[in-house]
Amino acid sequence: MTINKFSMFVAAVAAAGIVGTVPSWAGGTHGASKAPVFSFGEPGDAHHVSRTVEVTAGDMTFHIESLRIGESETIRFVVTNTDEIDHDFTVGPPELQAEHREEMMKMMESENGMAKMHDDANAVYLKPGETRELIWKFQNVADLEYACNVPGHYESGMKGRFQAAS
Ligand SMILES: [Cu+2]
Repeated sequence: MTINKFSMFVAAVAAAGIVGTVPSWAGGTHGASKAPVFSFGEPGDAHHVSRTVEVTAGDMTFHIESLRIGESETIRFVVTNTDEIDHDFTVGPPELQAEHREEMMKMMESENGMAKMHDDANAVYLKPGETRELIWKFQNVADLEYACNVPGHYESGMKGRFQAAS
C-alpha cells in the first residue's frame, strides 16, 4: 500500500537526519506521480504555512490551541511532549489512525520496539520533553482526527476531531 511505502521512505529520511525540513516535492509542485496521495491533504510546504498551532501532550491528554481549520489551509503544528512517556501526534481520518495504532502495537511488541518508532508523513513521534513540528495541508477537515497511537493512549482519550472553519 502506498502509505506504507511512503512511511518507509520517511523513516529513511529520518535516519539520514534531515527530518524536520520538508522536501520540496512534498508541496506537490513536482508532478503527482512522486508525491503520496492522501484523501485528507498532503505534507505542507513551509512557505505556505498560514498559521502555527501549538499542541501539548501532557497528562495523557492533548491540549490543542485551535481545532478550527479552513479547507486547504496549511498548518504548522508545534507539538511538545511534557510527559515522562513517549507520545505521537498523528493527523488523519479514523480508519488511518486505526491502521497506525495496529502498526505501532506490532512494533512495540517486537524486539527493540521503542527504538523503531518513527515519524510518518502525517505524524511526529515525541520522546519526553521533545518538541517537533508537523506541517500539513488540510483537505476534508471535518473527517479528520488528531490522535496519539502509542498503545493504549487513544483509548485513554488522546484524540479529538478537527472542525471545518467556514
Ligand atoms: Cu500518547
